[in-house]
Amino acid sequence: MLNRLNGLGVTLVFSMLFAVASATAGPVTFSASGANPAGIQATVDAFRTALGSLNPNVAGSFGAGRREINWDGVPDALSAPNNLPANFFNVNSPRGVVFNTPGTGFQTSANAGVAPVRFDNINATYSAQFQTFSPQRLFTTFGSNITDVNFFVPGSTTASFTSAFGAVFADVDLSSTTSIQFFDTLGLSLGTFFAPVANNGLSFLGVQFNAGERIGHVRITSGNTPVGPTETVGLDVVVMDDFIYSEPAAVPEPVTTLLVGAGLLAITLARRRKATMDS
Ligand SMILES: [Ca+2]
Ligand SMILES: [Ca+2]
Repeated sequence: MLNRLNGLGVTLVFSMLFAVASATAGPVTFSASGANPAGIQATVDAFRTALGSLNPNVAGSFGAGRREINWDGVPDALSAPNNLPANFFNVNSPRGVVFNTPGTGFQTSANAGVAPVRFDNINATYSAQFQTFSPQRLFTTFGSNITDVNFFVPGSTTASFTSAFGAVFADVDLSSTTSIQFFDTLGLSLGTFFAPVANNGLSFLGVQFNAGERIGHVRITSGNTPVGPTETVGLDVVVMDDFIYSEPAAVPEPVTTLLVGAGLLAITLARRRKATMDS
């Protein structure tokens, strides 16, 4: 009986190792650009369908489906010209993401009648350059063109992972510049993917990893400059609209912990067997 238990434990460990080693299939990319929202709608909807049904903005992980952020429900008091708290979408409206940046902060654009729209508060040329996918608010980072998105079990400080992430970009002028880089839960890169260009239009880039890869965080690069300057040739200011991602789930115990656990189990079983033989 005890030998059979030992055998089961070893089989379990090897099965887990094989599962980890074989989870290396290719990512699926959803990419489109257009002069208006209709130009990217079909690709955005295909990405949504691949991820599953939309979950409500509440704490806890549903285990399947997707979350979305369109920025449009952010209150005026936390929109331009005021900054958006980095943890708004894990605390105020729990959707399992917290932002970070080498820059100085984040902002969602203002609604008409409250303050200048589409980041005209930053530069009065911007509303003619940026359009929304979902009206009226857009999103940007300040002081840097890099936005890091970290995943948590919604409403908690428990680190989590997702399997897919996509974003809408406004006014991508330069190719191979605006990108999303994906990292696993150990911080190793899973690849960098570039958004297609659409001067004064909209671009969508979404990537789904469907072989068990765990995305611990993503790094979004928007254009080649922080917001602020008026665009000139070679200077590409890009802002963001909708984020769409698979439901964040808690990160399981690492394999090393499982191996240590299996080792402790084997020692316990051996001691029990010795005790049985000694008695
Ligand atoms: Ca929006
Ligand atoms: Ca631009």
